[in-house]
Amino acid sequence: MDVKILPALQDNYMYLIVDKATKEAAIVDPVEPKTVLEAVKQNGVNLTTVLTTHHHWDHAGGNDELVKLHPGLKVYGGDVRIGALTNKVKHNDKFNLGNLNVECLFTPCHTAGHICYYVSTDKEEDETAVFTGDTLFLGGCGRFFEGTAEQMYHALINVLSSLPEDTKVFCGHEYTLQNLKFAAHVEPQNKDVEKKILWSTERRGEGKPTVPSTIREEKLYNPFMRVETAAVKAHAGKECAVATMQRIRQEKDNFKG
Ligand code: GBP
Ligand code: ZN
Repeated sequence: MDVKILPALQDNYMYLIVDKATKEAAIVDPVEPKTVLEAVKQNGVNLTTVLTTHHHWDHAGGNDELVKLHPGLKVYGGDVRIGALTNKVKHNDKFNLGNLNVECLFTPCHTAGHICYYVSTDKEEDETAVFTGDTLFLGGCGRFFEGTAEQMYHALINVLSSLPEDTKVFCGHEYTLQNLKFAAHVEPQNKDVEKKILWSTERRGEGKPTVPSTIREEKLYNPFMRVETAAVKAHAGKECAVATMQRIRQEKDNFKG
């Protein structure tokens, strides 16, 4: 599989996923349809599919126009508030993109209908990727607009942490440096946080994206993926991981780096 990273708006990412064998392609959260169609042309791919992570305008707001400009697209999503939706999906729904397998992971909390998309092939040794929208960011997670700490715990610890460790993480926004500043506040002794800050500062300085990371990496430096660790629980002053999730999200909501 090939993933082209397409920056959009201020700090959003759209992703063009290509099955190299068939040239069939999907676009994740096409908020800027013209940018998408240029990339489709430039890469000579056959765009058939839209994968929408959630209904917020900076993710789903381009769907109607894209379908107008490129009729016949299948538009997947987990929420009826998503424009031009043709295929409403639920947890564990599966479909194909050429030879790629796409699996829908229901991760409500940031919004009530949020879906992450896990992409793999039938070959065990091939790389895998997950498109996490505003559920999991590099070094952070989305605000709890329509859900609870229990739900985000389930999404991050039960669902996304169970994916193969090498799975690449492609998220909805470039928030990495802000997130890692908060991570360093939560865990001042965490060397992996420190290292990722240095690396991300360099990347951003070169004008390059910090995505993708991997599930393995997120478990090392992302405090919201680490609510079961003693250090993060101690920072929150809680023994329970869900209460820790609740507490650090509340703290991040008001955090001024
Ligand atoms: C920043 O730039 O510093 N932390 C951000 C603030 C996702 S976009 C902006 C912000 O709150 N972003 C949202 C978020 O979840 N951030 C994680 C965090 O702050 O830790 N959005 O555009 C947001 O979802 C939106 C759109 C929200 C429509 C509500 C509606 Br309705
Ligand atoms: Zn959002």
